[in-house]
Amino acid sequence: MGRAAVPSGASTGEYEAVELRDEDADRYVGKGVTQAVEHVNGEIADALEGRDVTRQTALDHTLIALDGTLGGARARTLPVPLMNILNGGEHADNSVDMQEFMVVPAGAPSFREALRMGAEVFHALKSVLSGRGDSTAVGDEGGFAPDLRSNDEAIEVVLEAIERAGYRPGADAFVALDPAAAEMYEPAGASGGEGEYVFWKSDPDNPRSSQEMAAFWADWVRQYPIISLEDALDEDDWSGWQTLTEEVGEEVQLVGDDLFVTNTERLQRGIDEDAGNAILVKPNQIGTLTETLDAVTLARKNGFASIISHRSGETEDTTIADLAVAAGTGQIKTGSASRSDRTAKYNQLLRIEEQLGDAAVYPGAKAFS
Ligand code: 2PG
Ligand code: MG
Repeated sequence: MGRAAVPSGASTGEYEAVELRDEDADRYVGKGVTQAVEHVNGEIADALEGRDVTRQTALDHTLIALDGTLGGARARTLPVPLMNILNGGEHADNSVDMQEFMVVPAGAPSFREALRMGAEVFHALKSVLSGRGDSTAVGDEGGFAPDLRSNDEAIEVVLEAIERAGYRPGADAFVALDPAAAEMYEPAGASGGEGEYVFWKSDPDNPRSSQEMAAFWADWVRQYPIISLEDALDEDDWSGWQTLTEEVGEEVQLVGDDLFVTNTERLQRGIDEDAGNAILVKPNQIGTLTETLDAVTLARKNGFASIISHRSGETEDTTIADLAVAAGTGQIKTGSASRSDRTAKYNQLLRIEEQLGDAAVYPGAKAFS
């Protein structure tokens, strides 16, 4: 018997696999899934019942035909965790525009020591925030969600927390960001012009052009110990992505989440056009395990890193922890050191590391593009 649950996102990419909701306002405020359950119990069950459950690819191809195998016997690489300890954007009702400020304990010697470092930084951040009189309530992914004056202040408190926990920013622990820029982007209107980026919470009156936004990020990458930058530009702003990749692609990991949506066609475009150098991998963005692994394989063949990722609306399911080790991606993004939907994945990784014993490998900063 097997059991799994599927997460859901708030800042979803426009090109993701469709999530079928009932849209019946009288049930679960429109988010009910009775139709999806009917499909699973009807048409999908008819096609899959009696089939060999160990034949994952054949099963996934059947699913694809209706509307993708984990290797891993020798898998031993634990992922570096990108831990989202300060939440903003669509993931928190606060004044911070950028969605995720993550601590990345890449300087640790093992996964369990990395997790300890991340947890210590998380608690140090709590004391930094309460010392300033800021809220220590948490957002969707278990990171703190204080009202701060600016995005600069958000990264500064994270750096202060790393130091207060006794670690060196840029050596022991780094910062990763996911501003989820698609949520900030206002496309060109019918009358033409160019799309603009708006810091909708902190500075709505000063929109930035794509080139200005790329320059903003290049400046941050040079100013702060940022090891990974995700969705720094909109999912349709391919030329902005090219500019940023040309500018700082050698210095920092540039991750496409809403840009690539775990889709090999969109990833191939990024590879061909030098837009980004890494892909965020969310199984439910594309729909099947086989397509998910295809994205990791295509990335690897082309020197792009892969990060297995949770969703903001997570469940207690821990499949992505196993997937990160099985696919050997060397990186996982699965939230803060709080909320059991996030810590469940870290606990599973601790169990995997324990099971691997001396064979376990922690790649540290080598895992980053
Ligand atoms: C993201 C994710 C997960 P969501 O943007 O990377 O952190 O958010 O699940 O809301 O798309
Ligand atoms: Mg993202």
